[in-house]
Amino acid sequence: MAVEPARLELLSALARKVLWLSSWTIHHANHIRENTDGLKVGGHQASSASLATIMSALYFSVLRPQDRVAVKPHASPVFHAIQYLFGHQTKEKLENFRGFKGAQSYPSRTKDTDDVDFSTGSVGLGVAQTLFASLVQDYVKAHGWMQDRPEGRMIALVGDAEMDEGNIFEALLEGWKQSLRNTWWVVDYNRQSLDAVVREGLWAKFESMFRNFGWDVVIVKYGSLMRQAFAEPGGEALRRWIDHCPNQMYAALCFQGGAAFRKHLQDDIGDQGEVSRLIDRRSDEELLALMSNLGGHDMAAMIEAFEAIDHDRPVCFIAYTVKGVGLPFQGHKDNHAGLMTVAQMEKWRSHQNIRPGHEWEKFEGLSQSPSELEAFLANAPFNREGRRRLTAPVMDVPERLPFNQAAQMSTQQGFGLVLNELARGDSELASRIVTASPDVTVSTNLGGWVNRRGLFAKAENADLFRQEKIPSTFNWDFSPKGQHIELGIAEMNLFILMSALGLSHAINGVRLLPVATLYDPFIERGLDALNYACYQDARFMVAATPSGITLAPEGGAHQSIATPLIGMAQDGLISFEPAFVDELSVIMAFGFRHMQREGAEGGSVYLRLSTRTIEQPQRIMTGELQRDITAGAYWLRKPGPNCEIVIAYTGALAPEAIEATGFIGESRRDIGLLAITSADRLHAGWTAARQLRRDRRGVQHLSHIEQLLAPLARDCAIVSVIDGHPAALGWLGSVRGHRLEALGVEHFGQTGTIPDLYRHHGIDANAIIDAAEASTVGAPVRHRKMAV
Ligand SMILES: Cc1ncc(C[n+]2csc(CCOP(=O)(O)OP(=O)(O)O)c2C)c(N)n1
Ligand SMILES: [Mg+2]
Repeated sequence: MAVEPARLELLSALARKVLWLSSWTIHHANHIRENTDGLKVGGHQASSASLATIMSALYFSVLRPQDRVAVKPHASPVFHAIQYLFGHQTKEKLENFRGFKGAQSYPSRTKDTDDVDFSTGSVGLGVAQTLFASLVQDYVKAHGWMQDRPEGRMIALVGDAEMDEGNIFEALLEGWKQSLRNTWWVVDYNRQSLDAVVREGLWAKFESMFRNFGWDVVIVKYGSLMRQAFAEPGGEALRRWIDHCPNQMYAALCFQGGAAFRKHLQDDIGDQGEVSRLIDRRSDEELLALMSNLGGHDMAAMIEAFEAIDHDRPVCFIAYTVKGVGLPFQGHKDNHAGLMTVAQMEKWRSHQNIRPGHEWEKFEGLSQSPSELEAFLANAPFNREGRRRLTAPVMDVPERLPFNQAAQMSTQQGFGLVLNELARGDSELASRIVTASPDVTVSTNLGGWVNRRGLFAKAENADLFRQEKIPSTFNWDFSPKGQHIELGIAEMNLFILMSALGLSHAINGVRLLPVATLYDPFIERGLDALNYACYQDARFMVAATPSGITLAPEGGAHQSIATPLIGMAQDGLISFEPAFVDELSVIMAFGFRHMQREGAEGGSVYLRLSTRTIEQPQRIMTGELQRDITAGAYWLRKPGPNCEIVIAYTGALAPEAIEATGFIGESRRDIGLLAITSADRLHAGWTAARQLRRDRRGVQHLSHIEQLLAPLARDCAIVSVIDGHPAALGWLGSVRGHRLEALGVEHFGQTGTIPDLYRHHGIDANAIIDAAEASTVGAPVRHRKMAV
């Protein structure tokens, strides 16, 4: 349906303004702001120009408040310019683009203040985020929590080279399995990446691939000027020429201008009478305007394409564009980091009737009256409800979560038991838990939970094995009420799903408490997506199990060494590695609370768990012990006044540490055994306390680890031991200046029994004893553990 001319004119004027403001933002950052050394903007100007029309069409006309958008990273100046016109972004932040506390280089949910739905930056992730956000909306709807809220469309503005990222394809497959709806991906088909021009015919690969996954594909190739020209005599020949022109050539001609186009057209098709006249009727300037009038730069073409969609099937729009359109370096293959010179900007400014000093004025140089434009913006459907960030109440969480205690257990088993107890009850907390696992549901002990709570699917699908009465431990029934999302093996999908589930309170106004399980080594496979989820402040819990070399017979490929350091270093994620299940139950309860705390007070939770069955302590969980466990450590054996040696252990090595303490205790009576449940929390607390003391001189706040180590004499030594990289605990010696020997794993392991591997890597009881002996004076330790 044709767009009314008056509306089209307004929208086109606004799109021109958006291009100007976004370019001016970049120009200002580079040429006007003081002290901009090192701030030179790369990859924004050309890349933004590509999307100015498409994004203006969306934000000023097509989007509804419930729609959510992931904007291609380098189009952030366009996004900020649109929000500026809406009145949601300040001039100061734009002037300070890419500067400290200014508008962010890439749209950021947490750092930008102008209503970013999904952060982007690492290409490919924001795209997949929209797909999973749509699945989460379906989940919320199927559970009856949408109330009257209309369904939103999840929209990604995608760079064509961004489509190289494999995680997009992984997501597509998952979307197909889960009957994806309400998702639009708009590919900015400018046929340029950062370095070069993309391969010929890429659009055809995209088209067949998307169709293959059940998407509709809409190709928006020609703008209205082109369509009008094609209708003229000779127009068909022109269309054929455009269709066959190689990407590189088209880009080069866009850069060179109208005269170059004319020459090429004449050489190729110029002797064909009608088409020659078609070309001759146009000046160089008009010819360039015609040839760069690809669909993505044509307001009417884009609005028509978007408004023609009257269904909820996923749609991929392939919009042809010219990278840097309208700017002096349009189409140049090196334009990714292209910047306009002061002289070029000056020329463009006067061409647009913008007076010097009035560059930031919203409607400067436009022919429409400001009141008309203001009214149009105020009435834009997207803007109807103001800011669109939602909130949801906090779910109550008990101090610790019950489980069925056994004398011997592993933390992985304990994790399953805690969830199983939750599944048996009818708490609101349990109703908001959503689990997901990349094809390791059963092997990470989620089976009990899934048996009780069922798998999620939009349509019922009963477990055929059960119907046929074939004995099976697991009940694999799917229903819209199910609370477990079964994923394929792709760990990237797991973490992007966590990112989407973990933002449901802000996106859908419905709080979910997502819990993911996977094998610990495969954290690294999904790490960028995990980092992305944390970066945009999604809230979730990851149970990673089995871990370390303790999974011994599983072999070197599955042994994780670096993950304790990832757990410590990853911002937005607190990590724990408990040894005993009573600790885990306290940590999980704490975790569900932490996931619901606002801002920097809260975050996501990573539990590094183990399959090793170990003897469980029979003890009363006091409030004090509970606080110590969540703060990161407690004395399992308290050091006395003459303590010479402390053994500090983490996780599954508890039995080795306890055993070694016993042997050492035969010759050194005063020995401390420090149980570390979270190196991350301890370290973070220590750093924060030092910062506090620096900031507020006179304040004597001591962190948890400082308090724990305070009674030790200076010459007391520490031996730390972890099934992971030794650096995770190696810093403990610096807290109060104690000598420390850090034991851990530094090389890929090999298959073997636990005793084989602990001995091989020097983290068994004897290695701990040896280290303790070497760190202390006094008589040698009399006994060692016998080889088994
Ligand atoms: C994961 C990741 N790798 C590399 C980059 C660096 N990078 C930023 S933009 C870009 C090229 C993007 O090309 P395209 O998606 O076609 O966007 P265009 O600039 O053409 O609009 C690259 C390689 C990145 N941001 N993220
Ligand atoms: Mg591109």
